[in-house]
Amino acid sequence: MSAAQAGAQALLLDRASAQLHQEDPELVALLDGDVTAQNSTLAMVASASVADPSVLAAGAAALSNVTAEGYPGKRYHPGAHWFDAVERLAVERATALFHARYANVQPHSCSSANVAVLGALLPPGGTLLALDLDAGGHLTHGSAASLTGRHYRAVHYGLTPGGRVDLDEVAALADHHRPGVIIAGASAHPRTLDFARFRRIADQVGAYLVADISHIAGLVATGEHPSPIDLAHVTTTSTYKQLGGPRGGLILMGRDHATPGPDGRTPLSRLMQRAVFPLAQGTPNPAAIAAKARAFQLAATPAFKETARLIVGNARALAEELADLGHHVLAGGTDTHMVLLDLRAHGLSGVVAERALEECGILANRNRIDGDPRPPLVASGLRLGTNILAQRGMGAQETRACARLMHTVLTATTAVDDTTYALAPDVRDRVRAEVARLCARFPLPHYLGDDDLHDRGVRP
Ligand code: DSN
Repeated sequence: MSAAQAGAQALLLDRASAQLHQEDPELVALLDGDVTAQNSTLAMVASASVADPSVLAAGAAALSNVTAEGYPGKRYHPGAHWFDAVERLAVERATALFHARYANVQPHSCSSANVAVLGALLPPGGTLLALDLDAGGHLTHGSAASLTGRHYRAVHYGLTPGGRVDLDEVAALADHHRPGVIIAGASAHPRTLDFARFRRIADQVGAYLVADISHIAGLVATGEHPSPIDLAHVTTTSTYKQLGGPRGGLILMGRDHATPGPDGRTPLSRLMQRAVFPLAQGTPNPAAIAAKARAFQLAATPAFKETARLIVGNARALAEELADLGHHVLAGGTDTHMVLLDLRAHGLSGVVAERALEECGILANRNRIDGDPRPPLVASGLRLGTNILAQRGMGAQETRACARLMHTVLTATTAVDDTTYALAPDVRDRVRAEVARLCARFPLPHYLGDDDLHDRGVRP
């Protein structure tokens, strides 16, 4: 692409922003409010990372106007010349980043990717074996509330008393139920997943192993967590949770890309192509694929690797500090970005803790814990993640300070019942002020902080 064309996109975005600002102040005020909120809150939502502004710019490309079903060189619509090149670039960068042999960058989310992969590997009514939702699994791993729980016969494994994935139970259930697919992956599990053992179990019963690395994709890409790419038959991930990418999904395969599918002859790579389009999706989102390409480029840099290292170190510091302050840290700690708390000893529900923390500028989400007596919207646990703290450049010392701020809020919160609470205004104001100071010291990377905005005449 020539420099002039690259400039055309930048000019278009500049003009578009000015036009939006002028013609739709109502919407702009909402969007500006959100930028300010992101700048000034400590986001510790484990399933979130911050996309570099250049990723957001790629996602806003005019490429979005291209409607083109199919794959590069084999589209069902005209006008996809540049889109083909963008999709090829995204695939090339994804395979390089994960040392994979195959990548499909079209899934709109990891949920879509999981539905597509299961559709390709399991017949309707087939059996899948996955981590139970309440033990930290995901809806699309066969939960009764999901399409995957309705269309397949889902069997679920759980955790050991120490909060680890119970691999002996996985082996016993696999032996008994003979699933067509075993899923290794979690939405709320802080410990290393033993993909090698999962694969041995899958091979013993003739199952396909699917690894869902949505939460740990950044750690896998940088070697901070063992990679499943050559151990699982298929790996799925979202691109926004830890890769700093746009909302979207990704399917990867390593050495099993040419392994036959359930029919005994079609290679898995061909099956996955068909599984996404036309089995599970129609037209891809070209601008989102451009944003994925940019995010994969950034994820391959030394700076991203350094951030991944910080993420893990910060999570350990967070777990240690919270445990020292008397909190019940589940699984005895963490190996990843995630820390799970059982709040029952403090007499707080998950939603009360979440709301009290949010009132003070700290974001962490309620989470059901193994054997939780409360319903999902209330829950008894809290899930924390250090992705964004590390992206802001915070280290262990600042993360320990965040843990102490959380402790201050949680111990000053009195539950009236499971969903309402009282929090002393002086505590709230003190914590808010400290959160604001920390956020100002560690602004979102490459975003304009409140001081910059102020200097440019924008008053957040
Ligand atoms: N899967 C949900 C989570 O883990 O929070 C949303 O991405």
